[in-house]
Amino acid sequence: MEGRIVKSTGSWYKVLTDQGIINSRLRGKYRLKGSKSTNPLAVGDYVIIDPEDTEEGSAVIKELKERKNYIIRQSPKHKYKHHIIATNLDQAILMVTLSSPRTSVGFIDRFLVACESFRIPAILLFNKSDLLDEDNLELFEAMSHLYSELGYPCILMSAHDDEDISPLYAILEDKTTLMAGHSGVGKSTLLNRLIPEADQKTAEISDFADKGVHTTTFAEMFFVDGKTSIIDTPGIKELGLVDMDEVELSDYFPEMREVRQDCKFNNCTHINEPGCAVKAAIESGEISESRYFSYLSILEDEDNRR
Ligand SMILES: Nc1nc2c(ncn2[C@@H]2O[C@H](COP(=O)(O)OP(=O)(O)O)[C@@H](O)[C@H]2O)c(=O)[nH]1
Ligand SMILES: [Mg+2]
Ligand SMILES: [Zn+2]
Repeated sequence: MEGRIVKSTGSWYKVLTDQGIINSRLRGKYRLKGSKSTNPLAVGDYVIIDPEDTEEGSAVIKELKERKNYIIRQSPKHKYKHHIIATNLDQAILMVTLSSPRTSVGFIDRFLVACESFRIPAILLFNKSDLLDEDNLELFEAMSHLYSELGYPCILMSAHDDEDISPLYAILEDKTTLMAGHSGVGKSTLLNRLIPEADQKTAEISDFADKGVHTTTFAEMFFVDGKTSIIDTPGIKELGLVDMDEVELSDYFPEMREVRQDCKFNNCTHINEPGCAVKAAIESGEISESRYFSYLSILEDEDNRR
């Protein structure tokens, strides 16, 4: 029987099949050859399962189907390993806010670079539009201009407003969408509006329920309809990057990718090499300084990691 993993809690996986959700597990030690990941299977994976205990309705996972793509984060426990957050994604939505709290540009750029490295189209959802003053609105206009030119659609909305939410269905339709963003930006609020059965705790409730209790949270897939799903990633702060060398990083900035073949040296890192086309594009205003600043900051972090 074929199915898709919609939730994983370590050794058990909830697999959605034609016959509903079946609790499944891996038999024995299952390792992906040469894998550097701490988890062999993740939310979004298509698998073949074999019903095991018909009374309990459990099954054994026999086979993992080939993945279209995946996203990872660095394992908190093992420096050289990573954890697969989700797989087989059609797009990623990063929910950000310009006020209460303000999402940093550095964080946005890091997320976009990760999406580029995994070849996943990304959309920026600016939430809490109701809280924006004139300065914040100007900031939105500037950011929206910058990021949509780079190929990342920008949407301004309030998760409290049904009129803002209904256009989102068309964006999500028939796709698997990863939803990410800092805690407090409104992800659970939106998810509950889109899918009332999701029944996600929002800030006020979870603050109360989790008082003094450290809860680990896992990625989970929710369905808007049979073919439309959203993967919520509570507690996941940052995506990791694929293994790359420093020369590759500029490939994950679309505006740098476009000009970097004009650099004098083909291994140019665009820091202070002579004849650098990227630096020339920054000077002429073609490439934004804030994006270049993010580039340098990611480069430095990756250097330190190595
Ligand atoms: N003013 C305003 N508050 C919002 C909006 N969306 C969510 N919130 C509030 O922001 C807080 C955090 O929302 P929550 O959905 O828990 O954020 P999450 O951590 O990303 O899941 C809650 O108090 C929500 O009611 C919005 O569009 N406008
Ligand atoms: Mg939440
Ligand atoms: Zn260069």
